[in-house]
Amino acid sequence: MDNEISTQPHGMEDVEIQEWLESLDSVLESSGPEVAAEILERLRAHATVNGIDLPFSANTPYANTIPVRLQPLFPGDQELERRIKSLIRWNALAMVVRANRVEHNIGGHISTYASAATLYEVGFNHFFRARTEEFEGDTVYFQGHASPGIYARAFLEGRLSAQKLENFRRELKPGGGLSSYPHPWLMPDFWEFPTVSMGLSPLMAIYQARFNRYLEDRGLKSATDAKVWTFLGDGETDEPESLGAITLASREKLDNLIFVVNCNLQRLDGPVRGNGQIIQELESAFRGARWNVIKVLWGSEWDPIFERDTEGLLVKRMGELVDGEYQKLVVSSGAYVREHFFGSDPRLLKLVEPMSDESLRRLRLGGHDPRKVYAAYKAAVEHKGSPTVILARTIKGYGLGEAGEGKNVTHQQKKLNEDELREFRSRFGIPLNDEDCIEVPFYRPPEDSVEIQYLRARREALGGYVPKRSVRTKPLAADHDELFKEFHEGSDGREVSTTMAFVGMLRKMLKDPEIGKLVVPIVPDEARTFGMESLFRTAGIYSSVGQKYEPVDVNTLLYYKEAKDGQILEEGITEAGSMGSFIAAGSAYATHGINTIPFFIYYSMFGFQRIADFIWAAADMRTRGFMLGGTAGRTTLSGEGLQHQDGNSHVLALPVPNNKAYDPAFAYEIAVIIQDGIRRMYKEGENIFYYITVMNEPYAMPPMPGDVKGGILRGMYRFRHATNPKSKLRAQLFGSGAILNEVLRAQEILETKYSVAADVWSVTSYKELYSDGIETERWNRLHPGEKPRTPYVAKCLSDAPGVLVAASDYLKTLPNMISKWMPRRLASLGTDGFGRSEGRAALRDFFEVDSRFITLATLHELFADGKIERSVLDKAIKDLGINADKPNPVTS
Ligand SMILES: Cc1ncc(C[n+]2csc(CCOP(=O)(O)OP(=O)(O)O)c2C)c(N)n1
Ligand SMILES: [Mg+2]
Repeated sequence: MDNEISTQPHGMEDVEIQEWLESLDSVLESSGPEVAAEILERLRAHATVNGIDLPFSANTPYANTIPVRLQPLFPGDQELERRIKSLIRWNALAMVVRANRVEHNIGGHISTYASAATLYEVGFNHFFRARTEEFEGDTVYFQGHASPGIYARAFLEGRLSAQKLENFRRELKPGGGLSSYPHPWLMPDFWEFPTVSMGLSPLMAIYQARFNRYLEDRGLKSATDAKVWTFLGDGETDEPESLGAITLASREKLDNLIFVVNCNLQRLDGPVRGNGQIIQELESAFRGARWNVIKVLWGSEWDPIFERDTEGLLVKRMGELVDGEYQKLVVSSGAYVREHFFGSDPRLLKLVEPMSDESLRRLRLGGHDPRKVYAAYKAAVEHKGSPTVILARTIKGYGLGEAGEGKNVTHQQKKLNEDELREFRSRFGIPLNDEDCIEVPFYRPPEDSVEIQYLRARREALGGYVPKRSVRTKPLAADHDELFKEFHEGSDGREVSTTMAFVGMLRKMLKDPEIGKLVVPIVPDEARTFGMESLFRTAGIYSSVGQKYEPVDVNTLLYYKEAKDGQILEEGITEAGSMGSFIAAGSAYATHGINTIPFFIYYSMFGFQRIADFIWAAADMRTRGFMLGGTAGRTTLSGEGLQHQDGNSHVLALPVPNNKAYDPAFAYEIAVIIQDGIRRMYKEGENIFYYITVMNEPYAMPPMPGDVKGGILRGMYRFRHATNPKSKLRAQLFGSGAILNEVLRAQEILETKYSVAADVWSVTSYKELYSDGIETERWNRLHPGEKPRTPYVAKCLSDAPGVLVAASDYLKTLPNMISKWMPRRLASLGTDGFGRSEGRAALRDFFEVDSRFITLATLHELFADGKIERSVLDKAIKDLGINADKPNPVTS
């Protein structure tokens, strides 16, 4: 990174430079910084016009952004706050050390919080406002690895018991414990945002801040100055998601968003940029993205040295060092600092001549100085028009001394020996004697101590405690029967796809008096793909600035309408960002007390496969809503080929415990699933969310065949009985999604050509069937004395005769995983393998899931059971036009 500051350019006389600098100083003094900035801007323009090639740099010098003269007074009791912080440091360390004494290798992190303590404490004492009756509160994304510090504070606040702290990372112990990292699933009254998978929280926070604006612009909540604070590590910024959405934040002028990057220059293995400067790199990225960047690099002890340095030598020197050198320097002795840092220039040495080695050693970094941090936070909350990032320099493992301060191994440090513990105790003034301290007890001063009183008073002034998660929404009232009824009727022979059917439902939901305003449609640039463009006009696309242009298609019925109160979140091509919006909207019931219902519709292949970790975080966060995987199915999406055709997502949805995954075939199935989903999530308050695949193959939607709602929701129901149940040759065929039609065709072929009478089942969710099966097995295992329960699959098939054949547009593993609860052997057809650019018929032939292969599989099962002759099979292969030597789709 460049630090465009040099005091000796091209032989220019010092005195000449001095004159320029002095003139600037005098303008600054007489007319203020705005005028000075304008002059510099004019000079730059003038230079460009005159052919001076000024190199571009998004960097400012390696110095604090806020000069001393603009630094506000620190409003707190600094000494008291230091003592409180020291106690938190101690308890955070104690949690980790104790946990590892009890159970070797239980893990935990000391160094992250040790470096970030001041960054958090200034926030807790002066900035983070809690949610109250009158105010929505700030939201804070805590860096996952700093959790011991956040717990330790809650302990001092009296919110967590010593017993809980004792069981840090041992959550299953009697009385409960504390989860390693922020997990709302595990601690739903405490943590709001799961942050520990690096890179997710910066992106989620950006979309959270934008969603807050969306709620305001749409009149769903009143406008406030609440902030979204996000704490992240400097190493974490290497994750592409961390910086991937920062231009959205500036484009949307999200001045309700503040990033605090803890720049300790280290990650897990070593320095983040040993050979460079991570702070300068981040500054240029954020400034380039038009964020307000505040660097907090040097503590107050440096101020007088800067003041003495009239030639800018110090800033120049600071810009010269790479992070690897800094890492060493900040934990070295004063003599070393004098020799290796100031010693590069006799004039620099002179600047620190009056200072002792000890005072050189005590020169603090900005991120450890509450006054500097306070100044930065204050500037950030007061800043208007763009998001702010604070780049705060700290030392990883601050205060650990020999036990790991600034060392490359510090991230993993969780054990301190007796000397190291005593040293830490003394350094932070913890009132424990030599003997007691090696036991690393938790320490909380008495309730009436000044520390506890102060801490409580500060939190009271800020509205209460953070973090705290609470659910305050009222459940929805209506059952929405009327809304969904029309979709039970079928399409009267008209060919529609399940996507079209869903969009019809969405359109209707948007008009519903109760849920209409709560629906949040989210699309990553695929609305036209899914036939949703009619909603552009009717619901409008959300834009915080309305529409500043006349759209090119304004004369058409379905023009691209952007509006400040637009309802659709058209995110552009970012599934990750869309998921950020989904999470914000789907957790607004807790964050804002608003029951927004997100419908995130996207290309199914680019969901679970691409952004699975965000989905996992959504699940942890108890997000509610509907994800709709569009153009789904390996053979149903024709033409698009290997990267697009999705035969995976229903398998990838399996691990997410609270996700309900459905592969419906018909409009009424979708209607039943969505209606029940709204009931479960928004009326009953269940912490589940839905994944529903919808396809683009048009076919006539049948009416609902009787009351099959229960079966649809549980995962399967008999869609059609065999016409001749008395037949000698019997079969049960299972199909899902668009492949159900292939199964229905196979039923006909089997009946007319081979006298096989088959029932056809619609399997709406293999995942539901599987979950029910394993739960039933578990119950039976744990209750051997009671009447065994029967898995739903087994119940369905108890009186279903004949061979069993399943066909799915997804991997064969889906049907296979429920086969053990079936009464007999199951033959599974599925789409394992890479897709092809082809039409549906060719694809279904290639993957062997069309009606002919289903017919063949059924006949083969009958043959294996000795019910038909080999010759029938041989003839069928010929008659059905099946090439027995075709390539294997799984491996070709
Ligand atoms: C996605 C992801 N990859 C890897 C990790 C493992 N991990 C935990 S902490 C860490 C280093 C963190 O460095 P930094 O972001 O600089 O935070 P610091 O502790 O230095 O504040 C890593 C790699 C993780 N938590 N998430
Ligand atoms: Mg770091």
